[in-house]
Amino acid sequence: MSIRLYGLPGSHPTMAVQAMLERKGIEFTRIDLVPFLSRVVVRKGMRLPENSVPVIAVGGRRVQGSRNIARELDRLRTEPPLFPDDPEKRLAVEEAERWGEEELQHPVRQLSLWAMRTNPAPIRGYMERPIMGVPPPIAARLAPPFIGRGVRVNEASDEAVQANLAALDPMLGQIEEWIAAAVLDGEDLNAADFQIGASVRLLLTFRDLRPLIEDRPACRLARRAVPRYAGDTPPVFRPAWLGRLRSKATTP
Ligand SMILES: N[C@@H](CCC(=O)N[C@@H](CS)C(=O)NCC(=O)O)C(=O)O
Repeated sequence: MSIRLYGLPGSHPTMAVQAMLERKGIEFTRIDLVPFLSRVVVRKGMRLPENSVPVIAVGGRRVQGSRNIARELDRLRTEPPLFPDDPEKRLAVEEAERWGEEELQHPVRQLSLWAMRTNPAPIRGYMERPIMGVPPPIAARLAPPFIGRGVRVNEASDEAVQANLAALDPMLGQIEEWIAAAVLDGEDLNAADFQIGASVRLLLTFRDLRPLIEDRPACRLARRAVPRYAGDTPPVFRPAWLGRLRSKATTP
Protein backbone atom coordinates (compact mmCIF):
# COMPACT_ATOMS: atom_id res chain seq x y z
CA MET A 1 0.00 0.00 0.00
CA SER A 2 1.50 3.33 -1.01
CA ILE A 3 0.09 6.38 0.76
CA ARG A 4 0.97 10.03 0.36
CA LEU A 5 0.14 12.42 3.16
CA TYR A 6 -0.14 16.07 2.15
CA GLY A 7 0.26 18.56 4.96
CA LEU A 8 1.76 21.82 6.09
CA PRO A 9 4.85 22.29 8.27
CA GLY A 10 3.83 22.40 11.93
CA SER A 11 0.20 21.51 11.10
CA HIS A 12 -1.38 19.70 14.04
CA PRO A 13 -4.15 17.88 12.13
CA THR A 14 -1.46 16.70 9.69
CA MET A 15 0.52 15.46 12.69
CA ALA A 16 -2.60 13.70 14.04
CA VAL A 17 -2.89 11.78 10.76
CA GLN A 18 0.84 11.04 10.68
CA ALA A 19 0.63 9.60 14.20
CA MET A 20 -2.39 7.45 13.21
CA LEU A 21 -0.52 6.10 10.17
CA GLU A 22 2.48 5.30 12.37
CA ARG A 23 0.25 3.65 14.96
CA LYS A 24 -1.15 1.36 12.28
CA GLY A 25 2.28 0.68 10.83
CA ILE A 26 1.18 1.92 7.40
CA GLU A 27 4.05 3.20 5.27
CA PHE A 28 3.59 6.66 3.86
CA THR A 29 5.40 9.57 2.28
CA ARG A 30 4.68 12.99 3.71
CA ILE A 31 4.66 15.98 1.39
CA ASP A 32 4.48 19.47 2.89
CA LEU A 33 2.91 22.30 0.92
CA VAL A 34 3.40 26.06 1.23
CA PRO A 35 1.02 27.65 3.80
CA PHE A 36 -1.85 29.50 2.15
CA LEU A 37 -0.74 28.39 -1.38
CA SER A 38 -1.86 24.95 -0.21
CA ARG A 39 -5.42 26.22 -0.65
CA VAL A 40 -4.93 26.47 -4.42
CA VAL A 41 -3.10 23.14 -4.64
CA VAL A 42 -5.86 21.35 -2.73
CA ARG A 43 -8.90 23.05 -4.30
CA LYS A 44 -7.78 23.56 -7.89
CA GLY A 45 -4.97 21.00 -8.26
CA MET A 46 -6.59 18.11 -6.38
CA ARG A 47 -10.21 19.23 -6.94
CA LEU A 48 -11.17 18.59 -3.34
CA PRO A 49 -14.19 20.25 -1.68
CA GLU A 50 -12.30 21.99 1.17
CA ASN A 51 -9.17 24.10 0.94
CA SER A 52 -7.36 22.49 3.86
CA VAL A 53 -4.88 19.75 4.65
CA PRO A 54 -4.40 16.98 5.73
CA VAL A 55 -5.17 15.01 2.58
CA ILE A 56 -4.13 11.44 1.88
CA ALA A 57 -3.76 9.93 -1.58
CA VAL A 58 -4.18 6.18 -1.72
CA GLY A 59 -4.57 4.06 -4.85
CA GLY A 60 -5.73 6.95 -7.05
CA ARG A 61 -8.21 8.23 -4.45
CA ARG A 62 -7.89 11.24 -2.19
CA VAL A 63 -9.41 11.63 1.25
CA GLN A 64 -9.50 15.05 2.91
CA GLY A 65 -9.87 16.01 6.57
CA SER A 66 -8.42 14.42 9.68
CA ARG A 67 -11.71 12.82 10.76
CA ASN A 68 -12.50 11.34 7.33
CA ILE A 69 -8.94 10.07 7.12
CA ALA A 70 -9.18 8.33 10.53
CA ARG A 71 -12.16 6.33 9.23
CA GLU A 72 -10.42 5.59 5.94
CA LEU A 73 -7.36 4.28 7.80
CA ASP A 74 -9.57 1.87 9.76
CA ARG A 75 -11.01 0.64 6.45
CA LEU A 76 -7.54 0.24 4.94
CA ARG A 77 -6.09 -1.60 7.92
CA THR A 78 -8.38 -2.79 10.67
CA GLU A 79 -5.68 -3.44 13.30
CA PRO A 80 -5.08 -1.73 15.62
CA PRO A 81 -8.50 -0.04 15.40
CA LEU A 82 -8.87 3.73 15.86
CA PHE A 83 -12.44 3.37 17.15
CA PRO A 84 -13.83 0.97 19.79
CA ASP A 85 -16.23 -1.79 18.70
CA ASP A 86 -18.67 -1.16 21.53
CA PRO A 87 -21.29 1.30 20.13
CA GLU A 88 -21.56 3.36 23.32
CA LYS A 89 -17.80 3.70 23.67
CA ARG A 90 -17.52 4.55 20.00
CA LEU A 91 -20.06 7.36 20.38
CA ALA A 92 -18.05 8.83 23.28
CA VAL A 93 -14.80 8.66 21.28
CA GLU A 94 -16.51 10.24 18.27
CA GLU A 95 -17.82 13.10 20.41
CA ALA A 96 -14.35 13.76 21.86
CA GLU A 97 -12.88 13.59 18.36
CA ARG A 98 -15.50 16.04 17.03
CA TRP A 99 -14.75 18.45 19.90
CA GLY A 100 -11.04 18.09 19.20
CA GLU A 101 -11.54 19.09 15.59
CA GLU A 102 -14.30 21.67 15.94
CA GLU A 103 -13.49 23.32 19.27
CA LEU A 104 -9.81 22.83 20.05
CA GLN A 105 -8.03 22.68 16.70
CA HIS A 106 -8.80 26.17 15.47
CA PRO A 107 -7.81 28.14 18.61
CA VAL A 108 -4.49 26.26 18.59
CA ARG A 109 -4.06 27.12 14.89
CA GLN A 110 -4.71 30.80 15.64
CA LEU A 111 -2.14 30.78 18.48
CA SER A 112 0.45 29.18 16.24
CA LEU A 113 -0.11 31.49 13.24
CA TRP A 114 -0.12 34.59 15.44
CA ALA A 115 3.15 33.47 17.08
CA MET A 116 4.81 32.82 13.69
CA ARG A 117 3.77 36.23 12.45
CA THR A 118 4.98 37.95 15.63
CA ASN A 119 8.35 36.17 15.61
CA PRO A 120 9.17 34.35 12.34
CA ALA A 121 12.61 33.12 13.55
CA PRO A 122 11.34 29.77 14.93
CA ILE A 123 9.48 28.86 11.69
CA ARG A 124 12.52 26.94 10.40
CA GLY A 125 12.33 24.56 13.38
CA TYR A 126 8.85 23.42 12.37
CA MET A 127 10.05 22.43 8.88
CA GLU A 128 11.24 18.84 8.80
CA ARG A 129 11.44 18.40 5.05
CA PRO A 130 11.55 20.44 1.82
CA ILE A 131 8.40 22.45 1.18
CA MET A 132 7.27 21.68 -2.38
CA GLY A 133 10.91 21.06 -3.29
CA VAL A 134 12.24 24.19 -1.56
CA PRO A 135 14.86 23.41 1.15
CA PRO A 136 13.75 24.40 4.68
CA PRO A 137 16.28 27.26 5.22
CA ILE A 138 15.04 29.00 2.05
CA ALA A 139 11.37 28.08 2.62
CA ALA A 140 11.57 29.55 6.14
CA ARG A 141 12.91 32.84 4.79
CA LEU A 142 10.14 33.01 2.18
CA ALA A 143 7.40 32.04 4.67
CA PRO A 144 6.40 35.35 6.37
CA PRO A 145 4.10 36.74 3.62
CA PHE A 146 2.29 33.39 3.42
CA ILE A 147 2.00 33.26 7.21
CA GLY A 148 0.59 36.80 7.12
CA ARG A 149 -2.14 35.66 4.74
CA GLY A 150 -2.79 32.64 6.95
CA VAL A 151 -3.19 34.96 9.93
CA ARG A 152 -5.80 37.00 8.05
CA VAL A 153 -7.88 34.12 6.68
CA ASN A 154 -7.80 32.34 10.04
CA GLU A 155 -8.64 35.56 11.92
CA ALA A 156 -5.70 35.10 14.28
CA SER A 157 -6.07 38.56 15.81
CA ASP A 158 -4.71 39.77 19.17
CA GLU A 159 -8.25 39.50 20.58
CA ALA A 160 -8.66 35.91 19.36
CA VAL A 161 -5.29 34.89 20.79
CA GLN A 162 -6.03 36.52 24.13
CA ALA A 163 -9.41 34.76 24.31
CA ASN A 164 -7.90 31.43 23.27
CA LEU A 165 -5.24 31.64 25.98
CA ALA A 166 -7.93 32.42 28.56
CA ALA A 167 -9.92 29.38 27.36
CA LEU A 168 -6.98 27.01 27.48
CA ASP A 169 -7.36 25.96 31.10
CA PRO A 170 -11.04 24.91 30.74
CA MET A 171 -10.19 23.15 27.48
CA LEU A 172 -7.44 21.12 29.13
CA GLY A 173 -9.95 20.47 31.93
CA GLN A 174 -12.42 19.04 29.39
CA ILE A 175 -9.73 16.72 28.04
CA GLU A 176 -8.92 15.61 31.57
CA GLU A 177 -12.58 14.77 32.22
CA TRP A 178 -12.46 12.46 29.23
CA ILE A 179 -9.21 10.95 30.49
CA ALA A 180 -10.83 10.31 33.89
CA ALA A 181 -13.81 8.68 32.13
CA ALA A 182 -11.40 6.47 30.08
CA VAL A 183 -12.69 7.92 26.80
CA LEU A 184 -9.14 9.19 26.20
CA ASP A 185 -5.72 7.82 27.15
CA GLY A 186 -6.95 4.25 27.58
CA GLU A 187 -4.95 1.12 26.93
CA ASP A 188 -5.16 1.59 23.15
CA LEU A 189 -4.96 5.06 21.67
CA ASN A 190 -8.00 5.99 19.58
CA ALA A 191 -8.77 8.58 16.90
CA ALA A 192 -9.75 11.19 19.51
CA ASP A 193 -6.47 10.69 21.38
CA PHE A 194 -4.58 11.51 18.18
CA GLN A 195 -6.89 14.38 17.17
CA ILE A 196 -6.68 16.07 20.57
CA GLY A 197 -3.15 14.94 21.41
CA ALA A 198 -1.68 16.58 18.30
CA SER A 199 -3.23 19.95 19.19
CA VAL A 200 -1.98 19.84 22.77
CA ARG A 201 1.41 18.62 21.55
CA LEU A 202 1.71 21.73 19.34
CA LEU A 203 0.96 23.88 22.42
CA LEU A 204 3.91 22.20 24.14
CA THR A 205 6.29 23.63 21.53
CA PHE A 206 5.61 27.11 22.99
CA ARG A 207 8.05 28.00 25.74
CA ASP A 208 5.51 30.37 27.33
CA LEU A 209 3.01 27.58 27.74
CA ARG A 210 5.15 24.50 28.35
CA PRO A 211 6.08 25.11 32.02
CA LEU A 212 2.49 26.11 32.83
CA ILE A 213 0.82 22.99 31.43
CA GLU A 214 3.32 20.18 30.94
CA ASP A 215 2.55 18.35 34.19
CA ARG A 216 -1.13 18.08 33.36
CA PRO A 217 -2.68 14.75 32.35
CA ALA A 218 -3.75 16.30 29.01
CA CYS A 219 -0.09 16.96 28.20
CA ARG A 220 0.99 13.47 29.21
CA LEU A 221 -1.61 12.16 26.75
CA ALA A 222 -0.27 14.52 24.07
CA ARG A 223 3.28 13.24 24.52
CA ARG A 224 2.04 9.67 24.41
CA ALA A 225 0.02 10.19 21.21
CA VAL A 226 2.67 12.31 19.48
CA PRO A 227 6.05 11.64 21.10
CA ARG A 228 7.99 13.95 18.76
CA TYR A 229 6.81 17.29 17.41
CA ALA A 230 9.37 19.44 15.59
CA GLY A 231 9.56 23.12 16.54
CA ASP A 232 10.25 25.30 19.53
CA THR A 233 8.99 28.86 19.98
CA PRO A 234 10.61 31.18 22.55
CA PRO A 235 8.29 33.35 24.67
CA VAL A 236 6.02 35.29 22.36
CA PHE A 237 2.66 35.89 24.08
CA ARG A 238 2.02 38.99 26.17
CA PRO A 239 2.55 38.03 29.83
CA ALA A 240 -0.82 39.53 30.83
CA TRP A 241 -2.55 37.08 28.46
CA LEU A 242 -1.14 34.15 30.41
CA GLY A 243 -2.51 35.30 33.76
CA ARG A 244 -5.23 32.69 34.06
CA LEU A 245 -2.94 29.81 33.16
CA ARG A 246 -0.24 31.11 35.50
CA SER A 247 -2.56 31.34 38.50
CA LYS A 248 -3.90 27.85 37.73
CA ALA A 249 -0.34 26.48 37.49
CA THR A 250 0.62 27.94 40.90
CA THR A 251 -2.61 26.91 42.68
CA PRO A 252 -2.12 23.45 44.24
N1 LIG B 1 -10.39 20.71 10.45
C1 LIG B 1 -9.83 20.18 9.25
C2 LIG B 1 -9.06 21.23 8.52
C3 LIG B 1 -7.70 21.48 8.96
C4 LIG B 1 -7.11 22.83 8.56
O1 LIG B 1 -7.73 23.89 8.60
N2 LIG B 1 -5.84 22.73 8.19
C5 LIG B 1 -5.02 23.89 8.02
C6 LIG B 1 -3.61 23.57 8.46
S1 LIG B 1 -3.52 23.24 10.20
C7 LIG B 1 -4.98 24.32 6.58
O2 LIG B 1 -5.02 23.53 5.67
N3 LIG B 1 -4.89 25.62 6.37
C8 LIG B 1 -4.75 26.21 5.07
C9 LIG B 1 -4.94 27.70 5.17
O3 LIG B 1 -5.46 28.17 6.19
O4 LIG B 1 -4.57 28.36 4.22
C10 LIG B 1 -9.11 18.87 9.52
O5 LIG B 1 -8.99 18.48 10.68
O6 LIG B 1 -8.70 18.18 8.57
